[in-house]
Amino acid sequence: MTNNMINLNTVKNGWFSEICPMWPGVALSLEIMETLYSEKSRFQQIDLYQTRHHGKMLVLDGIIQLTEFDEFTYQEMMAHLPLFSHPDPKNILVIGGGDGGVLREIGRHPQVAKIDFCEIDEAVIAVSKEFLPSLACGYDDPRVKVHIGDGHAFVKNKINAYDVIIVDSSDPIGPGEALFKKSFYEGLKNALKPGGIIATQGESIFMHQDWVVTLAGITRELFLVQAYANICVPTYPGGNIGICMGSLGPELVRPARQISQILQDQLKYYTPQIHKAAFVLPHFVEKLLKE
Ligand code: SPD
Repeated sequence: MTNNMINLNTVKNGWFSEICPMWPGVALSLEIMETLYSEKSRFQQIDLYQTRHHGKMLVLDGIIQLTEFDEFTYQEMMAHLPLFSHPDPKNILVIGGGDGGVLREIGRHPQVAKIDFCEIDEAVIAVSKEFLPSLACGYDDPRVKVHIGDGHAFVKNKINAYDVIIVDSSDPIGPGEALFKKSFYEGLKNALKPGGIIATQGESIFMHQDWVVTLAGITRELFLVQAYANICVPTYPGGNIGICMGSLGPELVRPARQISQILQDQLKYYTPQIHKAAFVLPHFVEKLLKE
């Protein structure tokens, strides 16, 4: 699927509607107070809106990436599920997620020594730094090193380098497409240190079952341990999104370490209990993933 299939004329009568062939026949609409930014970068259309009830909203190629209202659910789980599954995460790689929200969450872990961050579209970083400071504060962490470029190419050159790799991709349309291929996952595996863990954006159990099955199949084939977590994100298609995880050793469905009270007090979604609960899937998904 290419990004010229997306309907980009998405604001009508003051309402933004997310219309996309990946979720045919349904669209989430949010009331818009103001368009704060609207430009085409080298890679995609970038829009930043002030919504009536959901704070600012970042939209890439017509698809909602985050709203200030509910972004914490996704960013916290993308970061803390893999980091708490690993007994001693020190070297981290994040691919995609130019808004900086996942970096912000990783930065809460004091034992992390180094965070490499690879994003294809520099313009998303610039827009986030200007309009989304509560997420882009992730870049202020001195452990973060930013690399602008293609994530697929970046991991190909890395062997035995990271304890945890997080892929905060957009959907498999446009620039995010390369991050849903088996060859990319092979690169992720080679880039991990022994006992390393990956966590990737795993689409929706309601809206994208083909992708969920494909991603779970790839990780099952390549990794020693595989698991799929489901989380609530009210402004994503279906109101939910998955995190597809693979591990070269540690189990994933229970935290390997205790959370400090200081860190727990900073979070709104992640707890050790929700870590375990996120991997308990509805029966139809259990069946899908067994097939
Ligand atoms: N359907 C939208 C999926 C977007 C996932 N990435 C969002 C980036 C937030 N850091």
